[in-house]
Amino acid sequence: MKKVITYGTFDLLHWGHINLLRRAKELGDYLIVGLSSDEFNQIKNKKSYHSYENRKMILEAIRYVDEVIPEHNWEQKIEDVQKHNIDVFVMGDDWKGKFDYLKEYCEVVYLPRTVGISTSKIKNDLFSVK
Ligand code: C2G
Repeated sequence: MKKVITYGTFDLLHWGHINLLRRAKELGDYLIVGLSSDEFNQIKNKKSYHSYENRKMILEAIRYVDEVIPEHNWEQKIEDVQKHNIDVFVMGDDWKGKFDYLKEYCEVVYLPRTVGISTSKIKNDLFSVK
C-alpha cells in the first residue's frame, strides 16, 4: 500500500484544498493529513475559524482522506514519515523547496496551487460584502 501524507490548516475548506487532497490521493492508496492544531496555528500566525476538532471532522468526511493526525510543530515530519511508513510527501507549490530535507526519507512532491481561491480571499470577499 502506497502511503501519502500532506499537512495544513484546512480552515474554511474550499475547492483549492479539495483539488490538493484529490491529487495527493492519486499519488498513492492511502492519504494521511497532518492537520495543524489550534496551538500550532498560533505559531504559524494563522487564526482558524473552525476548531481543530471540527476541522478534523470535516476532513474525515472527504472521500480522498483516509486518516487525520495532529500537526503540533514544524519538526515532526521526519518522525511522522517514519512512523507511518510514508512513501510520498505532498504540499502545494507555495511550499516548493521548503521540505526537500524529507527526500532522504520519502518522495517529495509539490503540486501547483489552485489559482483564484484561498481562505484569506474568502474572508476578504465576505468582509467587503455589505
Ligand atoms: N492549497 C492549494 N491551493 C489553494 C490553497 C491551498 O493547493 N488555492 C494547498 C496548500 O498549498 C497546502 C494545502 O492546500 O498544501 C493546505 O493549505 P493551508 O491550510 O493554507 O496550509 P498551510 O497553512 O500552508 O500549512 O507544515 C505545513 C503547514 O502546516 C502548511
